[in-house]
Amino acid sequence: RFEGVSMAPPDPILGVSEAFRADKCDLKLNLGVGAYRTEELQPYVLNVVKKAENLMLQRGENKEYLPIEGLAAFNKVTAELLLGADNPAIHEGRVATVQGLSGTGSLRLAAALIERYFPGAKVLISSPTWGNHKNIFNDARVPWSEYRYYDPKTVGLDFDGMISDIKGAPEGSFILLHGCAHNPTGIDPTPGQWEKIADVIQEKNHIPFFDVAYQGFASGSLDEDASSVRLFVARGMEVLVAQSYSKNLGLYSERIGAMNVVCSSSDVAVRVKSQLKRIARPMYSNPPIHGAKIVANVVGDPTLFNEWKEEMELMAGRIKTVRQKLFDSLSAKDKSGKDWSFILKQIGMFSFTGLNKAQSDNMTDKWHVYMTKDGRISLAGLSLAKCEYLADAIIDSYHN
Ligand code: PLP
Ligand code: TYF
Repeated sequence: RFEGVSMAPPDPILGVSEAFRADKCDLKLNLGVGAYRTEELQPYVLNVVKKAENLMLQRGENKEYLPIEGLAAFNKVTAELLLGADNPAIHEGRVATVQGLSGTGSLRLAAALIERYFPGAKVLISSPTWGNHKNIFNDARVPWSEYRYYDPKTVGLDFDGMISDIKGAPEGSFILLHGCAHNPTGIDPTPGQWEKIADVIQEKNHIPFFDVAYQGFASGSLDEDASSVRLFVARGMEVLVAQSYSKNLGLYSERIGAMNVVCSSSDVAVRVKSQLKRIARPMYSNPPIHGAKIVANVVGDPTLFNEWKEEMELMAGRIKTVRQKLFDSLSAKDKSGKDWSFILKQIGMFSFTGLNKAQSDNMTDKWHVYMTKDGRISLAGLSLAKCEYLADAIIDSYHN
């Protein structure tokens, strides 16, 4: 009966890790997946996470089912972390928050809500974007198209193209925006550009849909990284926001995140939340408790919260240091006169190198540097010790 099932293609990001594991060369470097590593290139569990887990053990907490919408204490702190605890939308009860299966699962919930309540509405996603966005909307049967975002000529934002494509979309479209640290380009709009993006979205009655996977990782400040979202909420717009704690708390495999819908009234928020629960129930019934408790403990406790911010600054700081070292190495070694400063301008975990598919293949085949074929490298997986080697690989690949 299963004879007719065809082979699925490997995932463009997770497939890279599989290929990396199979490589026997000592020089190999995995810059594919966006996961933080220490200078020794080892995975890192935050101290605040260990402290929160110890607290949970000491308290002898149980493993009873959570409600469909998740842990109440988590839902409260996650909305506050995103919007600011003093945000009027929270005090007016206009935010419908449900715990989701990290960023991906939260996006998927919202996609199902769009499919059900906005039939035919289109989602506009940036070109390029995180590869899984297309899969998520395809599987939820939500039509999508792309808006211009990255300009290879300037290695920067194609702001005019972006604005004109958002303007050109059918009224009432959903505009998917990366809250900060755009994946894969590392290029974010400036505060002034965000204002103009909000202007056209408002003019066209579109609905902004934020994907916030790196709060605290772009600027090092949780508040600053949420300023794009807060700007739209302050204008009184209805906004969707998916959140993830995979990167900023290093909780990748705990699958902890949230879907927030900022509504026009508390009455609407109650109804929207009821529908999100209805979507979640037959999909996975209720979300896992462990990560939710960790987040609630860390964000809800002033001491742990401050320690978290310090650890996040440490992680973001290490990435900035390797970014600088990579730039220095490339500038010193490359005799072609190429301007490498785009590496310093990009923010977050990634650098979008501009290497094309053939050049990215050369990086892997000849140099054992594993990366996605769109030319993205994860600086979170790079150490200072490996910068010179990586610079050699990039220069060789560029000029071949
Ligand atoms: N959105 C973006 C832009 C991402 O880069 C990621 C992770 O890399 C996610 C969402 C979701 O990740 P997770 O499902 O682990 O929260
Ligand atoms: O590196 C990235 O862009 C992500 C990483 O369930 C990732 O794709 C891996 C697994 C997953 C979600 C995100």
